[in-house]
Amino acid sequence: MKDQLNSLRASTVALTEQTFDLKTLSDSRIRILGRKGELTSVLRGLKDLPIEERSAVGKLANQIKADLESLFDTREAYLRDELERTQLALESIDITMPGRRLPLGRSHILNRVTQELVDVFSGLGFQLAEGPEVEIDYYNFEALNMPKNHPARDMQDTFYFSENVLLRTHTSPVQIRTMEKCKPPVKVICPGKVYRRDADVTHSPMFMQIEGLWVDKRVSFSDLKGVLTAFAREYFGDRLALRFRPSFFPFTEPSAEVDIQCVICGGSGCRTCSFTGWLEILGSGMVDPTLYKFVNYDPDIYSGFAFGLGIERVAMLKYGIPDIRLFYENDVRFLSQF
Ligand code: 2NM
Repeated sequence: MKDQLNSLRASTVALTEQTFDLKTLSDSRIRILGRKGELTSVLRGLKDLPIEERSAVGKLANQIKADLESLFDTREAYLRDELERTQLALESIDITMPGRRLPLGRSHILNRVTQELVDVFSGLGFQLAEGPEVEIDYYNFEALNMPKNHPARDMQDTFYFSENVLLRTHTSPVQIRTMEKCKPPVKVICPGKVYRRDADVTHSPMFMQIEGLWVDKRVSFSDLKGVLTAFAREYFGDRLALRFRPSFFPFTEPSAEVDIQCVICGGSGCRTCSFTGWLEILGSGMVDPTLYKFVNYDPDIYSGFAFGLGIERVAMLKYGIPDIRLFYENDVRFLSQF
């Protein structure tokens, strides 16, 4: 029986050393030390031993039982430790690795150009004014001296929701609304989206405009020339030449188209300026006194000028972009260049 006990200890030592997972170890512990286990079945023989041997063998049995328990405990602790170590190794991160670079967003090039233009006009004393893109006929046409029979009101040119409600075709209605609300002096710059039924390489059904208005006592055509020259030289370049050509708009009289010296060729002639040396960048004029009666200004006291320019056109000139549709296709390869 002593031999049986000693060999049970020897086999358990071998067994635990070759066990590498906790489940198998726990099964073996039950098989050997459990109530119906191998040790119990050896100890069952104790009662058949001569009485004088029982005490010594019993003591050995207790010793061996304690040894076996300690063998299992030690192995279990070792395996738990090992498990934790491998798990930690799996979960650990190398904090010296370079981080993953996330693609950064940016503001749309048209919004950036808009902001640059607003900044220049802010520097010239203009305040920002904004208004709705869905307008009523009165602000978009009627109060701008474009009565019912005006050609620009045609369904061909304007998006209508109903007879009276439409998508604004310019930002001028914001200026009418501003004058309606505020007594002169009024000096505002109005950027925003506008809509016209038109689509080719230089026209998009949705596009962006920025319009300015300055009304006060004694605002003259010289002020118009001074402000627009200061703007063009600040934005497109020092010492740039400008040209004011007579033109016509329903809401200004007199009106002038403003050209700048070509920013691509400097005026010697190239494809961009159609070999004229000049680029048309904005329309302008003295606010037609007819408009003042819509906003309750006295035309004998007040005068002013207004101007408007297309933001896409400015961006296309500045960056040499050949097709207006590129701005609205949301191709990140295009947009992320700027
Ligand atoms: C242009 C050209 C000339 C203009 C006029 C007004 C208003 F509302 F004050 F009368 N706002 N913008 C104007 C004048 C716009 O764009 C080419």
